Amino acid sequence: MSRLDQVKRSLEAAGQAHVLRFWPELGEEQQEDFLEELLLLDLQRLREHCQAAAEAAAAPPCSLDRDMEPVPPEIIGSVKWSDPSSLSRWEDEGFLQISKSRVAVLLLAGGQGTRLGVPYPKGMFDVGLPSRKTLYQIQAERIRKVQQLADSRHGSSCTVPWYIMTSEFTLKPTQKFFKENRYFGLDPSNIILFEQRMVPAVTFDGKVIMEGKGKVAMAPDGNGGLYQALVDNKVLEDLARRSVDFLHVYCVDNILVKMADPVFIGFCVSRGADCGAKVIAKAHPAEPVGVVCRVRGVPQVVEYSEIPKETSELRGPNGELVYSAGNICNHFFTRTFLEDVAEMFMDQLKQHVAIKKVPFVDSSGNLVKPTKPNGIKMEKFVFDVFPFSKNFVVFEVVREDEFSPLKNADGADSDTPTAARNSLLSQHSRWVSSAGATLLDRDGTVIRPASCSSADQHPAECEISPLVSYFGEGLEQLLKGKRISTPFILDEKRVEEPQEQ
Ligand code: UD2
Repeated sequence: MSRLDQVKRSLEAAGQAHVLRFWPELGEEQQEDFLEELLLLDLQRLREHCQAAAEAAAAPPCSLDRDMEPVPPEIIGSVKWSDPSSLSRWEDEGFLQISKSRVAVLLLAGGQGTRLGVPYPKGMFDVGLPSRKTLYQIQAERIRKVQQLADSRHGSSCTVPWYIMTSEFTLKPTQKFFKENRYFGLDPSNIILFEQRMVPAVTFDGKVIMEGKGKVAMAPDGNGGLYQALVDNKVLEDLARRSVDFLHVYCVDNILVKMADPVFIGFCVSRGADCGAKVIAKAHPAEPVGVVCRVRGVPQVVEYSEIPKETSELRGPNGELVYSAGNICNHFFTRTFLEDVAEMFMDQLKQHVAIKKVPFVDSSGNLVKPTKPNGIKMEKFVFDVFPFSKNFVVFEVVREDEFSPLKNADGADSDTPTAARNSLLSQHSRWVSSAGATLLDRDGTVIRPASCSSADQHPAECEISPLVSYFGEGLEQLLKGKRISTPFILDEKRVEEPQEQ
């Protein structure tokens, strides 16, 4: 039987014969490309996938609120509330593990960035910092610095491998970007790009949506596609080969992300945790972050798109939000835990339904851009493995130091390029002030440290390269007592002679 006949038969068996409706109209090359694409589909499971999507979209939303409770205080560590000696103990532990090359970072970068609306991977975005660094460059430099800091503490020569999960949309441009930028000074053998799976979008009656006459509408299978992708791409074996025991997983768009954060890693390791989540106190009930909580006694995240409004608004006796532990897509896993997930729990991962407007070709072959939602995308979420954890911990960090995500284009109310840029510049201005230096504006007027809050609309143009300071450390010896005119960029080259007035 020819490859085409095989595909035809599988599509018919899955109730999806319409996929080949326009086959005779396609040119030879288009037919070849389309056939290749169809062969990559999991045709065995296509019927199941389409049915499940249609059923899930038709089912009434399942409300978890009666079974939800906040996480108990004994599993929470906090940058704000823990005593300085605990924080420094955790940091020491984290650096020790990093120095032994037992820590890797894993970037979730397979999303389509629809809300930001740029045609390239979000990590390549430049938010307009004085240095014009992209998110990828900032992240790469933080890895280089954290390695250096661990080495200087422990006399080691460590590696923090950087695993990057991409998708069909982001793999090639990311590869090209890294190559063109000479891997931002990292060793390319320690940057491991791999691809997650794609799944077809489906109509409400369970039919695969065609976005072209020879093209199925496909989308990445959600950031929880990570676990399948770790298996597909033999990433777990690679982690074992490198003797990496701890993985710090994070989201591409948080400009303040602390890569391989020694304090968080150290906290999780000291607690013997197999799984952990960083959280921030939610700013307001409708903030688009999941809440870390317990559902029927087990740890879980209830995503912002799934929590009932009334539950998100519940307040405690002092007016505080009951569900305030905001997920920032920043997680800790042991390798052993990930191996267990791959072996035992992969089939139990939940499927989440996203109802979207998916452009499609109609029965006459015309492209239609729907004005109402017409399609279902099924996604898995990275945090849906939390219920399988045997020892789950939560670590609360300070928003203005660690969380400023880039989600929307400028013009939106929040999470824009300008907001991300401002939060980084404000943070760096605070570091410079704490180091005992004085910032001056263009007219030579002193900028008061009090005005360096992350909400500052016009922060001083003060940017510190991650290669100089990972999280504000080491600046006192460089800047104490100095008066510094802005705009000011402190990079490796200027370390010897920071600009002074
Ligand atoms: C994510 C969290 C949310 C909150 C928020 C904070 C999930 C499911 N939700 O929501 O609780 O923490 O971030 O910013 O984690 N990605 C992939 N493959 C995919 C889809 C997404 O790698 O198929 C990546 C994406 O590139 C990004 C991360 O996952 O780095 C989060 O994706 P998002 O921006 O779509 O998630 P969001 O903001 O809805």
